[in-house]
Amino acid sequence: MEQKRYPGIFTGAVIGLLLTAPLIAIFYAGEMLLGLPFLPFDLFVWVGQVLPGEIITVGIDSIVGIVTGLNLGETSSAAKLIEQALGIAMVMGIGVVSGAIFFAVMRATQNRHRYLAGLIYGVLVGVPMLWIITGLPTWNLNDQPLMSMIWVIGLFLIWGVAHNVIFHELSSVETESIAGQRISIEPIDRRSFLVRVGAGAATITVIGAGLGAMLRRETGVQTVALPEGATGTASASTTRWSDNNPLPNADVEPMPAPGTRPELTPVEDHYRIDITIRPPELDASEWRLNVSGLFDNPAMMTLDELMNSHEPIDAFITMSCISNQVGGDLIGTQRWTGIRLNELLADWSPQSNATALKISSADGFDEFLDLETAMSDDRIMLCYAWDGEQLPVRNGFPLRVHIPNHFGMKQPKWITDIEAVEDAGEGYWVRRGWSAEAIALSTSVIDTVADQSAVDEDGQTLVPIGGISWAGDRGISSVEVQVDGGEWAEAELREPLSDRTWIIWRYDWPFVEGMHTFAVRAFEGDGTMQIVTNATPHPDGASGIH
Ligand SMILES: Nc1nc2c(c(=O)[nH]1)N[C@H]1C(S)=C(S)[C@@H](COP(=O)(O)O)O[C@H]1N2
Ligand SMILES: [Mo]
Repeated sequence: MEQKRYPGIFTGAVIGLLLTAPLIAIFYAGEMLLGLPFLPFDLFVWVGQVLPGEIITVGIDSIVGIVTGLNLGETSSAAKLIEQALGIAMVMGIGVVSGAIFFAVMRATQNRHRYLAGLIYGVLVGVPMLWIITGLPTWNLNDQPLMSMIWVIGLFLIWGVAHNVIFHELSSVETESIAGQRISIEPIDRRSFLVRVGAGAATITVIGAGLGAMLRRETGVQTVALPEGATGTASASTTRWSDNNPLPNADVEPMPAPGTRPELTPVEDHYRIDITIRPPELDASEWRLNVSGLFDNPAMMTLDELMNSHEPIDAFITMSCISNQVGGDLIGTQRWTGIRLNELLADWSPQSNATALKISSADGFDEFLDLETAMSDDRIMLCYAWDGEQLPVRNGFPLRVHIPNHFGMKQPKWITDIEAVEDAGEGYWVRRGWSAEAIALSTSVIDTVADQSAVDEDGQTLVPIGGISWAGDRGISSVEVQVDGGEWAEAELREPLSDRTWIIWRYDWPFVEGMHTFAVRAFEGDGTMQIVTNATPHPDGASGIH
């Protein structure tokens, strides 16, 4: 009498784990060497886009909370790392669960196939993954779609067959011996076989990840020639505006307290918040701005045409994410250069029944802008440069929009389409439960209590305290500092870089030895005090005293 013994669910989960790790490593090598899709990040982005807004909000809050709570450094980079880890964990989780299911089914059906069941398994898991990858907005940017599809399905077929072969190897034949005792005839020694599978998986994982990391292909974006006058330098070189020009308020007193953040954020230090893990890399020569909908003159503009269509304007602008906590680092100031949107609108000529512009992006993001505002507010710009250089990929290359007085979520990056529509809809984050208006709330932050830079004045030691206040385009009329819950004292204000940037304030505090608590609040241009009650970022932006 012959009977087969099959490995069970737990073994299936372990094998799933052992085979999915190298799968991810090979995906990674494929992305780094050949620019093929990296499933874990695509899966994460897809999950982020289909999950309901409330869940995403809890997710964002927890990530920002973890990053700030554990002091993991700059919020937006740390958050992206956590998102990457989550993407990898998701694929591992799918591997473990489906491995367990595969083994359970194989066992229940006493399946004896060596390859066929594995091929079917590979298709069953691989096809949904391919469906997810090819359904993402960024799939359009893939310049080797066929190769990518073959790659994804091929890897899953191999992965599926590997499960099958291992299941087969781990199944043993039991025969009943004459003495009535069961003797199992194992084709191989299970333990050493599993060890070999583990070692093989680890080897492939390390080699795949190592190759990917070492041979990372050049992903540099092409350099675009900016129109003359846009860079602020005599030659249209790629050097930064701020490398060649002092800030307009450079010599104006008061000077920032030592330790205050730079008034103009270095471009590479600017925060980055968006819905993908890897920012879309648009090819500037193939990129077009597609202007459609209710226009008399719809257009399809190249980047060159757009940049040279009108006189460039530039402005110092502070932008903040609505997810920024009071005192958080999701806020920055740049020198933005671009074309006035209302001059372009005049060329395109909106029809009388249009009331809004729908602005869409390569990553699937979109927002609406009231048409009347777009026509009347000549500060609104389609921006192609920060600090005199083409936009960094992460910050929206080749084109983004600036809309004064609003949080970042109203201002798409990587713009591809502008459509005039009859009725405004809800933009990406509004559909997910965030503020429809997303007006920038006023905020104040203490950057430094510079006790190392204290000065003596008339026998009194003064400790410079400093930081920023910002109220969108509404200006700051005064800033006050409070020590240990006492009287609010007026701080000195630096001249801001523009009516839309943060203002740097400074308060020279008469030093008293001991432990102290400092607080700051600002008043907007019209005298309105900033909101001092605590509110979480969701849904209208954070408020409260720093
Ligand atoms: N296409 C696109 N544009 C976008 C986003 C996005 O996810 N996709 N995020 C918005 C949000 S929420 C913010 S805060 C700003 C951030 O711009 P930055 O990454 O350059 O700082 O971009 C906005 N524009
Ligand atoms: Mo944001």
